[in-house]
Amino acid sequence: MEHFVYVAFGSNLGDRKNNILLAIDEMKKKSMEFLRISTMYETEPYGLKDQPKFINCAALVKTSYAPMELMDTLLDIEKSLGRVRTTKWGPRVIDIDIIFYDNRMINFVDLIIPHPDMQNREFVLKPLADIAPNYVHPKLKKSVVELLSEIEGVKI
Ligand code: PH2
Ligand code: MG
Ligand code: MG
Repeated sequence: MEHFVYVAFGSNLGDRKNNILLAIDEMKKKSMEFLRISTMYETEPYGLKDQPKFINCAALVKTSYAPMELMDTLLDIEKSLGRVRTTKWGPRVIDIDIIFYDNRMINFVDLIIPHPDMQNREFVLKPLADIAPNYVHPKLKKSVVELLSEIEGVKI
């Protein structure tokens, strides 16, 4: 079965853009097909503010992986690119998060989809608005552009 998945990339250590490109290459090797890729944005750190700026982007991927398999595969790719987990929300070589998986809502202990904080994150919504402005959040029932417009300080 084919599934359509929106993923978000982030990097704030090393060659940030290249780290994201390398992650995309690794995902392609694992037979994920990229249908759309957003612009890369430089963003201020969210949450833990005392760390380098990020590069963020989003993509639409076609895959046959089930949600948990997909998450495990993405975590393996993060590790293979040198990610070491230290502090929560701390600096990282690469982060690959599943934002939406088809239209599904998934609540496993270690995997929640849609990403539970995406509606508060301009660095996720802005790239996503490039490639999926009208995608409707299955739980919040609002489109990506609507969610983006609701974040304080963001005007569309
Ligand atoms: N990721 C985080 C925490 N803060 N800030 C920005 N700008 N971009 C990120 O990707 C990011 C963050 C945890 O996943
Ligand atoms: Mg993340
Ligand atoms: Mg992550």
